[in-house]
This record gives sequence, C-alpha cells and structure tokens, in this order.
Amino acid sequence: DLVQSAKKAAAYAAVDDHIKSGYIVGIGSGSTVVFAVDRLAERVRNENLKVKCIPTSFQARQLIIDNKLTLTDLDVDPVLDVCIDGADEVDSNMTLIKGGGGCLLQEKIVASNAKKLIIIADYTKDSQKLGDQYKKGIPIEVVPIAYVPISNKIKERFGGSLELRMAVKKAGPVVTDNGNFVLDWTNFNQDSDWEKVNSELLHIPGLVETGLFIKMASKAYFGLKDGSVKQKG
Ligand code: DER
Repeated sequence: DLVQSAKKAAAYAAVDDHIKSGYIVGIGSGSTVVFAVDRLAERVRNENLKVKCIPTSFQARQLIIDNKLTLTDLDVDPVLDVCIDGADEVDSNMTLIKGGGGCLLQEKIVASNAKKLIIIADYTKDSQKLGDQYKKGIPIEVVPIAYVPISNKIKERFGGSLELRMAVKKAGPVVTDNGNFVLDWTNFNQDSDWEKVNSELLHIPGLVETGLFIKMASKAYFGLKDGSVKQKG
C-alpha cells in the first residue's frame, strides 16, 4: 500500500546516501527501519560493505541478528558514524516526536552518540507544527513507582492530559525494554518553547526521558504517495 512503499522508498534512499564501509551504524526501532535494515543487509552482501550495528531496542537487536549483520554496542563503539531511525512526527524545525513504539530511551541514547541522525518516514509524519499530525501524544518514559505524581506534575505545570500506555496483548501497562512505563501526553500547547519544556520535564524525579528529539536530526527522508522521496533539513 502507499504508506508501506513510501516507508521503503525513504529507507532505501537514506541507506544509499549515508552508509559507507567501515561505519558504526545505529539501528532505530519501529516499522520503517525494517526496510532500512533490508537495504543495509542487501548492500553488505552485494558490495561487501563492512559495517557494525548498534540496536536501539530488543526489536532492533533481533533485526540485526536476523539479517546476519554484525552487532556491536556502546562499550566497544561509543561513537557512531550515523544513526538511522523513524519518527512519529517531524516539524518544520526538525523537532521530532518519537516513542510511538516505546523505544525512545535507547533511541535517544544511541542517537546522541552518533555524528548524524537520519530520520526515515512516510509522508504522514511530515508536519509544520509539532502535534499537527501525531495525535497519540508525546511519549514520556517514567520509573513505574512515580507515574502518578509525574502525571500530576506535568498536568499542573504544562496542562494537557497524561495517559499511562496500556499493553494490548498483556494485561496491564506497556513495560519498556528498560523496565519502565510510558506516559502519552496529549492536548499540550503546540506553541510551546519545546527546548524549555523538555529541560523542565527532564528535571522531574523519576521522569527518565521524553520523546522530544530537539536539534538532533540532521536530515529527514519522507517517502511520498507518488513514490518519490522528499528531504527535510
Ligand atoms: O518509537 C519510535 O520512536 C519509532 O521510531 C517510531 O517513532 C517510528 O515508528 P514507525 O517507523 O513504525 O512509524
């Protein structure tokens, strides 16, 4: 369908433009990066490319192993050449909402240690103002014991509403790869000073990380409905 082929086009273009032999590559999480790993594995086979990959989640680790790519980690390779990841939204300032897949903590850790963060997405993720497209809320990873007071504090200070993300195929809340919960923050003020809000959020005890990726992405590739690829940033 249109969205899947758009994801594939964006992923292939990004891998072809940014991956070189000898690179340490961060592998993001979600459905779009699956296409990027397919293309990376194809190039490794066809061009005898030498790359080592660092996962951003259990899912990404499985993708690397299943595609017979070389696994490494931040202990061995603390500086990455490039990180390729998806996003739930990319606004006109290249601010991202990430965490729709609940993997935002390791994604932000790995991305922050990469020389370049390249975002790949379909056209539904491209927006002007943060919150225009993605309506499920800004994901926030929290230590489970503190999710209620943290929810209250965010609501008091910044407004909007916080919802504990519940699992679908398991009773109870989603538990991240790091053993934490996810709050989804909706009805926030779209005209917020996101750098200011983000740094204030990160000072709330028990709040581990936000899905706001500010001034981190170098470029975003969007697959369009007509099969072409548009770049932003
Ligand atoms: O959870 C995440 O941050 C993912 O990267 C998500 O934002 C993108 O997932 P998708 O590629 O399945 O849309």
